[in-house]
Amino acid sequence: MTTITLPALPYAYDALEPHISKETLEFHHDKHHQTYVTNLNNLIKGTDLEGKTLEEIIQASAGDSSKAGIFNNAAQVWNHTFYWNSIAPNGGGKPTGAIAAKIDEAFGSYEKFAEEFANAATTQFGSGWAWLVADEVNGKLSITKTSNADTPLAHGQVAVLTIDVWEHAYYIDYRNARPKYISTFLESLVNWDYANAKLAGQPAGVEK
Ligand code: MN3
Repeated sequence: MTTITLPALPYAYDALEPHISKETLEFHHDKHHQTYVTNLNNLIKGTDLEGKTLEEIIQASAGDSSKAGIFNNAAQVWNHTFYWNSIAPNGGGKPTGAIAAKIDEAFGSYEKFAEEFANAATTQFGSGWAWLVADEVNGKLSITKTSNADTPLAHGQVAVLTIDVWEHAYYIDYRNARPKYISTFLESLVNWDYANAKLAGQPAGVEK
């Protein structure tokens, strides 16, 4: 029976230094992300969700309180894979390609987008995520934030970019300075190539 597996990081563990350390990536990917994968496989074992894709498991468990544990772990597996691809060595700064025009159209300017994105990530109370998403129907971009494991997949939105603002994402490198981690994400880490690929409708996954 197919099980859910942990995708490898799309770059070396030290590739994001000095912005995100090897130590952070070792804990965040090998411990936190792996734990969600392990928990999910244990929870779906012997159920009708065993053998389904991650996306199918998320859709089947979203909004069902009897499957909250499955949803939380499945969504966290998906969210983290999306996050690893949302950042890259030598990333950050102003976007290029189709996403640049879509951002101007939706927010007025890159600067306005960056301000709104940073604000969403800063004000997400407690653990969660901030996202750039596209409407499933008209493709219009917007910024959203989700608590804990919640994910745009469960809300009819197409994820384009995400930042993990759980403390485990930044505490080793930034301690409590979440705003500094967020500004570094925008200035030095955002993978606009990935955002452009998502905008073009490529499936979410582990591609670079
Ligand atoms: Mn995380």
